[in-house]
Amino acid sequence: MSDVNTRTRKRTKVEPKVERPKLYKVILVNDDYTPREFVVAVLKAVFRLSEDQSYKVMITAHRRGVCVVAVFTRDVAETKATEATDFGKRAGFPLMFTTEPEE
Ligand code: TYC
Repeated sequence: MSDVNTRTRKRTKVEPKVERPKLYKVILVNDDYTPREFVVAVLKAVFRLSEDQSYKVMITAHRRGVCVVAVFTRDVAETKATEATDFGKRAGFPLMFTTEPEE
């Protein structure tokens, strides 16, 4: 009878509180220098998008300025955005990925 539940007279019902983690968008930003094929290759490698999906995301950012790549928990979004931006940096391109919390 050492368990707290068996010793306590009144017991308030315990509701398990599980909150959905806030999600973050990874956003691809257009620039004038990074080659289209390079952007597509990075999207495929880092975000595991197909050739088709990668092309659509790249061309949307190219035409509109930005495009949402995918949505993740905060850590994953930041890690992937940094990794993808570093790919460009190492190749000498100003390719940029940012993150932003979902509403
Ligand atoms: N605008 C680049 C070009 O014409 C291609 C590009 C697309 C670069 C999307 C970045 O996020 C980007 N070579």
